[in-house]
Amino acid sequence: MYGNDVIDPNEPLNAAETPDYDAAAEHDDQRDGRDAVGDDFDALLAADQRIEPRDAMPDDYRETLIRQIAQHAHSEIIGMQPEGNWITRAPSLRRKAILIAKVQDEAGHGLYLYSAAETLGIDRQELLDRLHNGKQKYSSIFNYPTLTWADCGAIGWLVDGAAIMNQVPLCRCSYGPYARAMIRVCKEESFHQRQGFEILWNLMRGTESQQAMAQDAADRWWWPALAMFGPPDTGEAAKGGHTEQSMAWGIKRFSNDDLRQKFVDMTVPQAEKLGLTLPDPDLRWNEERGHWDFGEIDWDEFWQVLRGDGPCNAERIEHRRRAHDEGAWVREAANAYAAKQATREREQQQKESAA
Ligand code: FAQ
Repeated sequence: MYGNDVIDPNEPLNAAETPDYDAAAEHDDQRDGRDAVGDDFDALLAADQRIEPRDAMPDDYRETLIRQIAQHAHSEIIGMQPEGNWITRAPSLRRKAILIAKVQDEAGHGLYLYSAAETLGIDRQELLDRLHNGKQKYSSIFNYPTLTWADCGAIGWLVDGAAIMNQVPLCRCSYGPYARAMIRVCKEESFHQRQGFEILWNLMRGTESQQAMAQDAADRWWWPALAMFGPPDTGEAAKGGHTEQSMAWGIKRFSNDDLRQKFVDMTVPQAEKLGLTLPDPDLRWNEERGHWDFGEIDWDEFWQVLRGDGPCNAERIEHRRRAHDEGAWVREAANAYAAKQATREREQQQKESAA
């Protein structure tokens, strides 16, 4: 596993390496009680059984899942851009091979997630249209630029680390296809997070300017990574949010603030190991709470990015639309090939049944 040569491999570096993940993955097998429960939505939820595409479900539950899974899928494919920017400039062949594999994994995650969303009765093209015309969001984090090679390290360590913290509980989401996709996605993200940690580890053991580059990347990615978990659970910013309902439906298992705290608690000791200073003067261990206290997130900046006004929003969507248009011939060719194969198979079957 990447990063094993720089830190004790038995020490969990992200949430997919903790017993929480193992418990969630195990939960995947616990779908055998449904005969006793029946297929009533509320009864299935109460018994902590999975809702499957064939089950009746309230319209709002379906819409919430389409919104969240689509936002997640869009984040994976837009999330290919910041690091994709460094593939041609990665500092060695090893780094280039690793980065290509990572970016390709993100594409794969997008595909699992679009497939999971399609089981809710929505067409993939419709989801992409909603991304391209701004009706659906993607994660705020991907609207920040990757200015140096160290940013690839910071994305792996912090952005993948935050994504995994959020996604391990989604392995226990009440909707089966989403939960099952998450089990695999989290395992793959775990490699990504270790490779980011290893990039920073090596830079921090390099020259003074390499250390400064790593510190600058940590300074720029820390706060946006904390904001990734979404608006706070309480106060004005929580109004109109989805957490309460999504938790009642077993889609979300923890609130945004709880996951953010878990992430801070896991990451601060890692920053110390790396030798990086996190850019928060209020960061201190609170003995009474048993958690790290941290400073105020700039929620104005978060909402500004969500409104489309972040450093790279326009560039990301423009690039995405262009890639989609330029890929039209590939989709047409794949459809033509599939149609030809289907015709051949049908003709073969007709021949066999006539014989
Ligand atoms: N960015 O009430 P809540 C990755 C919106 S994958 C943009 O808390 P909810 C892998 C939210 O949609 C990263 N918008 O909403 C990778 C809602 O607006 P709406 C993506 C955000 O849904 C790594 C409003 O604010 N992961 O990184 C954000 O219950 C490296 C109110 O918020 C997922 O999508 C945000 N950060 O909770 C790839 C995980 N936060 O829709 C490449 C699945 C909130 O009403 C490289 N999603 N909003 O217009 C979730 O867990 C949830 O949807 C949350 C938000 C936690 C993101």
